[in-house]
Amino acid sequence: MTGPLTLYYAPNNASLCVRLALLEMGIPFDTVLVDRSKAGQHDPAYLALNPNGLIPTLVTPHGPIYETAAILLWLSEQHGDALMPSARADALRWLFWLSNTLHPAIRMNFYPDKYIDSDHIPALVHAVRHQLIAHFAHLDTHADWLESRDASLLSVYLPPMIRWAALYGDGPRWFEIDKSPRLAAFARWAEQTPAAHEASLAEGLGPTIFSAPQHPNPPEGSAT
Ligand SMILES: N[C@@H](CCC(=O)N[C@@H](CS)C(=O)NCC(=O)O)C(=O)O
Repeated sequence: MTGPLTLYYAPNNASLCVRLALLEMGIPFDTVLVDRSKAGQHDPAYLALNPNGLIPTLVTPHGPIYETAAILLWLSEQHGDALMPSARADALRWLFWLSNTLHPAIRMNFYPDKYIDSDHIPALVHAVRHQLIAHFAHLDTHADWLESRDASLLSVYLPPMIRWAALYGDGPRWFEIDKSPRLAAFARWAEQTPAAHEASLAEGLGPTIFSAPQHPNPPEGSAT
């Protein structure tokens, strides 16, 4: 691959997963802020890159790519499978699970109004949090890759979702990472990587960005 990569991002959005991947692989990239305070993800110019109106999009010499998992997989493939664990089939199975099961549930907790009318939001949020707790327990029990301390597609995708689960949703605190010891150890490792430090500085994420996150205070843009 030749030519520049440009990450369309907003702080603390799913673009964080892609930023972590680029930093882990040491790939140079430019960033363009999508201004969420002005619903920049729905601007015609952005929709021309990503007709779903979702963040992230990575503009590449091969054209724009969107969908977080697709971007991560493409980037890794372009760089000699740099982020692909040696147990490839297992890694793909988990990558798709993160993308089609965990990530949508995180979205439903954060954006229930995009899924259901206002009268039914409390019921949806209640159900989806129950589901998320089960998903995190499932990871803690079955995801043996949580023991790995090598950067991978999975290690850049999961930790931001742990962060969002801890940060988002009003009312009583519902997600307690310490109930999932392997997940907690993994989050503590992931937030100590140089890539996580650099991403935290770029997006104003603060310390302990995955294991005990604080709301972002970004140098530019807004998370929502
Ligand atoms: N399936 C998409 C989901 C991305 C996503 O949910 N992005 C959020 C930010 S974290 C977004 O763009 N939200 C704006 C909106 O829904 O209008 C992916 O994997 O890239």
